[in-house]
Amino acid sequence: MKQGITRRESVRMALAAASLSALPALAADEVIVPFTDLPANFNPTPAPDRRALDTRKIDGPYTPKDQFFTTQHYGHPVVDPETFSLKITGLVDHPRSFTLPELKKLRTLEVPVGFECSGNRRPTQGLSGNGKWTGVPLKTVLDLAGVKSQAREFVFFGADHAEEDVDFRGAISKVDQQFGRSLPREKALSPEPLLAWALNGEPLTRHQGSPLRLVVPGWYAVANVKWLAGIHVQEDAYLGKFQARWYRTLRGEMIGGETRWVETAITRMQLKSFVARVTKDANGYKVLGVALNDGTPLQSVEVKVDGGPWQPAKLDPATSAKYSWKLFTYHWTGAAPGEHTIVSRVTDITGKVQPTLEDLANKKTFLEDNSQHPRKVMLA
Ligand SMILES: Nc1nc2c(c(=O)[nH]1)N[C@H]1C(S)=C(S)[C@@H](COP(=O)(O)O)O[C@H]1N2
Ligand SMILES: [Mo]
Repeated sequence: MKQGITRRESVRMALAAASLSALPALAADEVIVPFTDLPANFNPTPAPDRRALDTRKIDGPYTPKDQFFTTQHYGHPVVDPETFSLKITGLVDHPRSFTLPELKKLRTLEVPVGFECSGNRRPTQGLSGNGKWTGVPLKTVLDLAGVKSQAREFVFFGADHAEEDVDFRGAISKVDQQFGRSLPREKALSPEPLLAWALNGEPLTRHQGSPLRLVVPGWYAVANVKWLAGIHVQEDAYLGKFQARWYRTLRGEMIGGETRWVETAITRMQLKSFVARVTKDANGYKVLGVALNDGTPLQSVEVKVDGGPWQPAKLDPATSAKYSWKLFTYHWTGAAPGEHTIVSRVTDITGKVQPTLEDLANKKTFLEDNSQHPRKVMLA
């Protein structure tokens, strides 16, 4: 394998490695300027079985596995990779199982994909991360099973489950429920969703869904079912709790001159950017931030200080892959001592602009908060 690498390729790889580490890492004389919008004792870890990324510590394109955020509804099940198998049932010609070695023998891809929890928001935006995921395209596996023509809905079940109270008009049924999410046929059979067994070149940890998880590039993280145990193919819509009820957004929309209340599912990531940290070195101040979206190419990221004009930020070429999160930097010159507000906004090539909080006033639920996020710093 190594022998096959030409000199030109190895130079290119060395350059790529240099650019991977050069841009966001702290230089020797660079110090972090604390945010004054966070309490001094702010704890970015929300709960014992959760972990948020401390976005002030982002120091490269890929989030290390021990910093990658983790959140889930039913704790972290332990699945033995030795006895693991992925079951495919329902509307397929050949219902069957795949062991991990069988999956690894199929087509293997390594793809940079960044994602955030749909509940990611202020104050730190820590439920976000960027990984290089290794796996087999979902379509490759579904093609082997032979999807029937009437199949409309592909349901992905995790190994995690819990007893839930299911309420029907006030009558409660207790049921043991698996975590489940579905994709429509067009998405499930598109080339992009991946059945992934590795993050940044290492096997998934238990937190990340070992041994196998779904990764749907460009979608909110809830689609990325961890501890994937089975795929059930059906004709009817899947209406499980985390599909039909917990992951919904309610918005007022102007339709035919009146406000209609529209409930939508959590699918593609909304266009977002945020300032992750501000640092100071001999040349002045530097702002580092993150942009995330559904993979639509970006037009620009801009930064505004106090009431000043929007100024262009520079996108990091090491994060240019379609579904990678995008890191950006802005050199802040002429900063006066005192407290300042700094905010970013991203625009995609279709002309869509990241909204302000006021623009989202008609959104009545807290998921999908992609509003511009002003941060405060005090300069000495
Ligand atoms: N099996 C399973 N997969 C799951 C969940 C879960 O509760 N169970 N939670 C989802 C949600 S809401 C999020 S935000 C992501 C978090 O992925 P991470 O822990 O790798 O960051 O996992 C998703 N996949
Ligand atoms: Mo989530």
